[in-house]
Amino acid sequence: MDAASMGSTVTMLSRDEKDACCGCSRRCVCIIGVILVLLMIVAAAIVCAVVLALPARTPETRYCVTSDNYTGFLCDDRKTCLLPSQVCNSASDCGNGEDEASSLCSDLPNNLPGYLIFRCGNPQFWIYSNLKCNGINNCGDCSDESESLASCSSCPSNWWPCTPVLYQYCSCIPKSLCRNGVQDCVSWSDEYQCT
Ligand SMILES: [Ca+2]
Ligand SMILES: [Ca+2]
Ligand SMILES: [Ca+2]
Repeated sequence: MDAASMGSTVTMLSRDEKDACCGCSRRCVCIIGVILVLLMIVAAAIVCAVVLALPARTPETRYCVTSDNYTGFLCDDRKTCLLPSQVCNSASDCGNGEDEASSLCSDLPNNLPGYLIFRCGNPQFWIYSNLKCNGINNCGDCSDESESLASCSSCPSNWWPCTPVLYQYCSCIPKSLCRNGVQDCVSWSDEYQCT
């Protein structure tokens, strides 16, 4: 082999090596890229699994106000505000059932936040706070409808003020009982004056 052909061989080998090297680099880049994408997918899946597996964080306070303007119980989702009477009523109303947790309901009403309950005139009895000033005699002694204990200022809307005949009311009757042919007020005002 003369020097010229030797040089040609060296040049050809160098070109082959260069091609081989470039081909390998492209493959390497492709493989590394695929591995990176796979790693990112796995990492994203792990993050999603961890986030979904984490229990919802308990709100620092359960105090909230319902759409009807009652003081209520805030669920773990920090959006749902339950009426007090929906707590410990044996129905799961929060997404995780935290309104029925034994830590709240095992010793009623002592483990309930004070803003969810109303102590009646007889302290042995209690009602949920959304039941005071609703016109109905929930305590049995009308203390939940009184101005002195429950700070009830007037009859609920669509109620008629009078001394009711029926024990279930206190100082008002539902206007649906007006002029129905039945005496519901001691004074008969439900049949002769109610408008
Ligand atoms: Ca409930
Ligand atoms: Ca009541
Ligand atoms: Ca009547």
